[in-house]
Amino acid sequence: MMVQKFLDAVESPRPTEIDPDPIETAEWLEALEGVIRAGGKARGLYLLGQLAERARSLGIVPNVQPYSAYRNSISLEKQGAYPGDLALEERIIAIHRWNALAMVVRANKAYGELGGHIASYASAAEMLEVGFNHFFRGPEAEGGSDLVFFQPHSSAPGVYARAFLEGRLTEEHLANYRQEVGGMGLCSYPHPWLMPDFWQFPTGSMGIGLLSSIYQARFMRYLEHRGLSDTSGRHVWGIFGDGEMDEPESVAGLTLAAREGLDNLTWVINCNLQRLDGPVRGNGQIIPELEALFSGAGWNVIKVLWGSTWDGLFARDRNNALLRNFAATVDGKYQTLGAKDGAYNLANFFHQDPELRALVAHMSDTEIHALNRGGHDLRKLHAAFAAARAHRGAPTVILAKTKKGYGMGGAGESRMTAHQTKKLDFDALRAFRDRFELPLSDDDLHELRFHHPGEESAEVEYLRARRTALGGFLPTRSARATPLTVPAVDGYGGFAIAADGKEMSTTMAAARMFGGLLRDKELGPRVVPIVADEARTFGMDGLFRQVGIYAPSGQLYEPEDAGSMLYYKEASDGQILEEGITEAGALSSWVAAATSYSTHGLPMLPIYIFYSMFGFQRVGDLIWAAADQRARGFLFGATAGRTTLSGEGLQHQDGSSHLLAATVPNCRSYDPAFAFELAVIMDRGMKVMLEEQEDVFYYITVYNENYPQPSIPEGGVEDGIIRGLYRFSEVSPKASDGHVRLLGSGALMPQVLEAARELAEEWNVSSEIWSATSYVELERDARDVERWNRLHPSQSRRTAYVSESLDGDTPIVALSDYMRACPQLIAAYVQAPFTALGTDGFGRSDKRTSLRRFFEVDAEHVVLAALSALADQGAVEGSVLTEAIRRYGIDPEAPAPWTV
Ligand SMILES: Cc1ncc(C[n+]2csc(CCOP(=O)(O)OP(=O)(O)O)c2C)c(N)n1
Repeated sequence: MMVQKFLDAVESPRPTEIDPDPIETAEWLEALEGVIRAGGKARGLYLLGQLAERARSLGIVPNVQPYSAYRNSISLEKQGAYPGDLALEERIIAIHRWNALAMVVRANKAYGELGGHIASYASAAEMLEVGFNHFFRGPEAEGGSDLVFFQPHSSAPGVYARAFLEGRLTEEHLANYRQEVGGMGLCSYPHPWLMPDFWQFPTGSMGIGLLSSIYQARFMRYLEHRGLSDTSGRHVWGIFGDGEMDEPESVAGLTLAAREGLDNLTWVINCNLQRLDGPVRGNGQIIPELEALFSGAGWNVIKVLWGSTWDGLFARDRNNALLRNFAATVDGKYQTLGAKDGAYNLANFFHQDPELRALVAHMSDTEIHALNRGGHDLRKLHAAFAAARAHRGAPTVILAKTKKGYGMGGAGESRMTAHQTKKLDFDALRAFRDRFELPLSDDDLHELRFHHPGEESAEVEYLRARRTALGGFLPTRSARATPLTVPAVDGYGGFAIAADGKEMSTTMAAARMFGGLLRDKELGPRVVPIVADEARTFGMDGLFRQVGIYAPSGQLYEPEDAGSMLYYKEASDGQILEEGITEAGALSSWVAAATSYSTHGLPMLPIYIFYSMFGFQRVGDLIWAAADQRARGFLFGATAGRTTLSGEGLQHQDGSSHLLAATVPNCRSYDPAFAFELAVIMDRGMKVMLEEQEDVFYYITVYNENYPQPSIPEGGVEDGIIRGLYRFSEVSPKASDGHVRLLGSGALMPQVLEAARELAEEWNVSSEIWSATSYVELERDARDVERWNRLHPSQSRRTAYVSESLDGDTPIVALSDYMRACPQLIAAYVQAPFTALGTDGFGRSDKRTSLRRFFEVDAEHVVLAALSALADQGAVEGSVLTEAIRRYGIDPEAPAPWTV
């Protein structure tokens, strides 16, 4: 690295400094060339290394910049010939530009509020087209398809425009851009949920596409190393934005990608120097900043800054005047220069330095204006893509300098407001047409007619032939995958089904079930256990030895615990993805595995287990994207509950994840109390996802409290467990003063059981005990029924499962280790008085008993709530409540837990 930095510094003297002794410099450079001629490249490098070392020890290179000069990484000599028909490709791009623009302008003219972007695609058109015509391999390609991540707003209009010429979308589709309701519409951004045959990867939320693409590339290697799929010929590409690079997710996986040598991954960062509001780095330079970031992380960096029209100038610029002035130009100024004409550029850039003035003395304003940026030059881009594809040992990033709104002229080119431009007046449209020599009449412009050059046209034939050669159209999403057979639950979950009072936590039960599933001959190899440095926390360290931790280079050291039975085993075919402390990374791995049925035609069963508080709350947007991508798999929120995870405190104790899970339409979430419930849910979940192939995923919370686990009750409770509620037992005193229904979930169920006993023995009240495994599922069913009844007034009424189960006016007390809003999800659907007890407020460190008293969710508070409800009904005397408060030492003046 040091040598490389030094080489870069040597190769490009500080461009801002003028060489005080050019003769001496020339001697040194000649000496170096002589050494390389005589002794070869290796000798040259060795000498430079020695020089770098010496320079460092002399203290003269304390601050070598980790970036190179502001010019293309690939020299003209190494550029190679362009393998396509340049003129034809330019014409095709011009048509895409027009159709993409017309689509957005039409939608906004007609409806005003539909949004859409023109300027971003205008800057990305060439890079997309080079990819489509020469690199992105389609589904029928030998060795399999590439995976392409498209930046949402900059790619979608262009990708639709292209699909129109490809014959995959019709004019009607384009006319319905951003009008999805009612069919034939096109979604704003890549959403597999909305266009399941088309888009593969959701990227609408900035940053997610970048992180996801790294973990997809990594997962392809995982499949390869584990002998499950030959992914060696496949590549992951991503087109992203320079502004987008500021998202933490964008940079979160950089070192992993380099560490694991993911040379099957290339990112193209569209450096148009602007984001939505203004410049990305107005007072600095984003390109060197990104170069430093990526090269520091170990990526191969290729810069494509200047187009072919600059080649001649660079060739004649012996003294690096261009580089010197580029280095001194901040991006805010580049933007202004980009927005102005040749005369302005001459006056404000070239004439600021006598050497530059001389360099361009022969050029007219028009020629200066035609000096293009590298990201709009097909030849430069192609050379960069080819070099990236050929690079071995590290992922590549191509930093392509472009202009936002390229070709939009006064209507948007490099303008501060370019991002938001959605309407163009007639003059701007005419200028656009003329600029790109589009065969459109004034009438076509007025009407914003989409342009199709005809099925037999050279453009369409060329573009289709290129796709045929590359293996078919992209993006294309497939859901074809052979179902996997789910093993009988008695095998991996038998211990839980017949637990017979044995004490254990649901986390322990889950870990044991995972072990059992991994041992299954057919399904076992498809299970992908994922942890973010918490396997030991959840008692899963036994799996380290059982199936090994995936490490592409194997284990290069003898583990400290080599002598132990359960030693820390890393292996190139290891099965566990031990991600380290990155929930975002772990979730992205989970997505890669959970969508493998589609991306690779190979269904997998990912099981990611994590601190429940660091799931939906921490990486909720990634989960939302996973849902969009139709992920199938298990998410296990462990150490669940706000009072069960004793000790850890405010940041760790989770009282909200079930509410957040409820917001994801295809996430089925469960809060089981007993190990047998967990077994039933897992069994059903696997059948739904792997056999029936429904696009749903499961979120299940498990707790770390040990308590006696009963066997599954007789009488078929499985259906109730899945629907979210079933009657677990009943406690009936001989002479009953009242009757209540107690609902419990998760690790608070023992509190409910204790309350029922206390109510019977001390207060002569009988209770039914119901296990509420999922308030969310109950509410969904009830919501469906309510809607159906409203819309079908003339038909006989339907009854929701929860209303039917909890019919009558027996008071209900529902206890949850989650916020009251969880049980309250069902309150509107029952007639009886409903009291929800939950854990609203900030958690804090203490033991379980103290926390449960503080949050008023212990057995005593359940008893009080039940008696209170009975008193309201007149079933017990009011004085009983005072007595209960006294007897249980409840402080009526204690502050509400959510206020402190
Ligand atoms: C997480 C998130 N925040 C904000 C947005 C809204 N947004 C869409 S595009 C954009 C600007 C993108 O800038 P850049 O990455 O530089 O791409 P450009 O449009 O300039 O090509 C913003 C802020 C979003 N889509 N996702």
